[in-house]
Amino acid sequence: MLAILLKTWVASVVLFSSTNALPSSYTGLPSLLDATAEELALGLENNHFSSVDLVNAYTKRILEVNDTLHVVTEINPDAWKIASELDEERAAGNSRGPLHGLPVLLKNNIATDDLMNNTDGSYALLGAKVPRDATVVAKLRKAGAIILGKANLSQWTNFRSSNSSNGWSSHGGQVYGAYYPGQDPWGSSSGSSVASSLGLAVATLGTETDGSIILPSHQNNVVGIKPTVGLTSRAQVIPVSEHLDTIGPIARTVKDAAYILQAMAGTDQYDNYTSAIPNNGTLPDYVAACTLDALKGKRIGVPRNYIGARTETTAPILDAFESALQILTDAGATIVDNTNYTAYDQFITSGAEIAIVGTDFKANLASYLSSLTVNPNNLTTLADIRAFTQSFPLDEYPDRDTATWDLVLSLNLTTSSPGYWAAHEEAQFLGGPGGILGALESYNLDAVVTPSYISAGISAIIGAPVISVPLGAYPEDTTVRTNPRGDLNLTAPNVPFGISFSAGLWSEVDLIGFAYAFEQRTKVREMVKPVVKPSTELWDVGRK
Ligand SMILES: *[C@@H]1O[C@H](CO)[C@@H](O)[C@H](O)[C@H]1NC(C)=O
Ligand SMILES: *[C@@H]1O[C@H](CO)[C@@H](O)[C@H](O)[C@H]1NC(C)=O
Ligand SMILES: *[C@@H]1O[C@H](CO)[C@@H](O)[C@H](O)[C@H]1NC(C)=O
Ligand SMILES: *[C@@H]1O[C@H](CO)[C@@H](O)[C@H](O)[C@H]1NC(C)=O
Ligand SMILES: *[C@@H]1O[C@H](CO)[C@@H](O)[C@H](O)[C@H]1NC(C)=O
Ligand SMILES: *[C@@H]1O[C@H](CO)[C@@H](O)[C@H](O)[C@H]1NC(C)=O
Ligand SMILES: *[C@@H]1O[C@H](CO)[C@@H](O)[C@H](O)[C@H]1NC(C)=O
Ligand SMILES: *[C@@H]1O[C@H](CO)[C@@H](O)[C@H](O)[C@H]1NC(C)=O
Ligand SMILES: *[C@@H]1O[C@H](CO)[C@@H](O)[C@H](O)[C@H]1NC(C)=O
Ligand SMILES: CC(=O)N[C@H]1CO[C@H](CO)[C@@H](O)[C@@H]1O
Repeated sequence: MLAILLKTWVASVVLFSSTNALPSSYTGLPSLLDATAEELALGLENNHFSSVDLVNAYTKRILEVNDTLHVVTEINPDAWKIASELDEERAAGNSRGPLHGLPVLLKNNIATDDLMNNTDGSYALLGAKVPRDATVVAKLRKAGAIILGKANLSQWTNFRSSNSSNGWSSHGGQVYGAYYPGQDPWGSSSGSSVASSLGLAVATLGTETDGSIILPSHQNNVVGIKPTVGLTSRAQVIPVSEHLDTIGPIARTVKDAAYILQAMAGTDQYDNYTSAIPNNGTLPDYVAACTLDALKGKRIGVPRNYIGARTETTAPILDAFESALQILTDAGATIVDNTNYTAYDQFITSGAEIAIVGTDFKANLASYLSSLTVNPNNLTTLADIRAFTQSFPLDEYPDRDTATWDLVLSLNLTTSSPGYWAAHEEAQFLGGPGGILGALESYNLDAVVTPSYISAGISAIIGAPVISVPLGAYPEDTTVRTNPRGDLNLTAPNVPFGISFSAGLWSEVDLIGFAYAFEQRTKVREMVKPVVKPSTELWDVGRK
């Protein structure tokens, strides 16, 4: 359906100029399924509605889909009080900036020092307390964002079991995508992606070790930015690996994601990886990077050997991808084909990533647990968490096994193990000279472009950024296929897919521009419609 639509429709597309002027059709009350941060900020500034109205509307929307999609695990009991304070600040003429009074949701591994729990989807951590907000949360609050609640996720960010399902956690239930009955939401930022897609907040935060922002964004018709490791602090976020983990925005538009990234990124005394941010920590202007001509004169590579084979399930995506290459060309870019990754064959069989992540997880998890000011079950090590999980009925062990933890514990690696630095060096080579960095340099590229289903891995092992933007959706005649566990519909008609731009470390400002220039020429998100969606709008909750 869309793969074909995209081809024919691009010729007639009308481009909107990016100004802050209200469109002539603006009634003051944008529909929340697609409302942008700028539209909501304008409505607040013009007193068409308040932040309390926004909190009322978004929480009603969350509860409307609670029983069907299990997207949000907790609503912040303080959200109304915070909204009301921010409304007063605004009325007194003090705006904190573009996010003032806008509600956001957090993935349930990003901690807050308030009444909400941070569980990674496990009862093991229910009731635990942290010494302070995660730094990304503190930065968002300072920018005026309202923390509305916690989004469900794949339990332990999908770093537990070989037989679980994307978006399932014992504490939050099974998240479903909204575009087909029983849709696999992908993960592990499942609830964050579905929530952004359905307009349950202005945007959400996700986390990624390898694919956890990009893949669910791709599968749920939203934009995901996976920042360079170190651009966003991981302090007080339940970790997998300090070498790969990063926190990023998931939003309905590239510009909304840019606004959130601008506010959450930056140096932090509690995460020394942030000291690597260039220019002594001064951030580029990610929002200003959103220009229609951002692709003009740029060289964009296509690493065909990384993209892989055409199969029945990849065919619709690859067709849409070929059309997208034409759109990039029309936008002024030069497409350089076959910018292959020279060490790709070694990459796909390499054990370097699990060696690094497995080493980090044991140490980084223990470090997070030791930071807790209240630890109700006294769990201090991975072995403790595993014992809890295996004996706690709602964790569905042994059906949902603990294979990942079993492996990590049996490897028994530390940073002083003989293979550790070798694995680190190997990863740097496979993603670097043998991977994306090598292709960027050899072909003098500004970025590479790939379907999003494949984009995460090569960038993950070197901590490099990726952005995914909606590209299309499966056509109506698609055969329904389930996930390996057999309890979710993974491929089905109307299930969305995305396209990704990737480049070297700290290249977010370029990638955001490329993604914006593509998004504005295609507006795919608006063409793919969810089959389940909440109906509450601002006009249903009253207005000032
Ligand atoms: C969400 O739905 C469940 C039932 O599936 C219900 O027990 C729970 O109270 C609901 N949550 C809220 C916040 O209403
Ligand atoms: C956090 O968990 C505790 C313990 O189950 C519960 O009493 C509390 O209501 C939860 N907080 C929120 C905001 O749901
Ligand atoms: C998957 O889709 C089929 C229809 O194709 C439907 O019968 C089934 O209930 C769906 N699965 C789930 C988990 O809802
Ligand atoms: C960063 O902090 C970690 C743990 O606090 C420490 O082990 C590491 O040496 C530090 N790295 C740098 C570059 O300061
Ligand atoms: C870098 O930033 C720090 C803190 O913001 C400041 O104290 C320092 O002077 C800056 N260094 C340079 C070289 O600008
Ligand atoms: C790049 O990879 C593709 C797909 O594997 C292959 O067909 C092509 O020949 C390769 N091109 C170069 C220049 O290596
Ligand atoms: C945790 O440890 C504390 C102090 O040793 C003890 O009082 C408490 O009963 C323990 N809680 C659990 C659930 O084991
Ligand atoms: C995986 O889960 C499925 C669905 O519950 C179950 O049928 C199967 O036995 C499980 N496999 C293993 C190896 O536990
Ligand atoms: C793990 O390795 C350490 C030494 O590095 C050793 O003391 C310990 O017994 C090992 N544990 C297991 C379960 O093999
Ligand atoms: C806030 C909320 O709706 N939480 C629900 C999430 O899903 C689980 C499992 O279905 C429910 O028990 C929670 O009440």
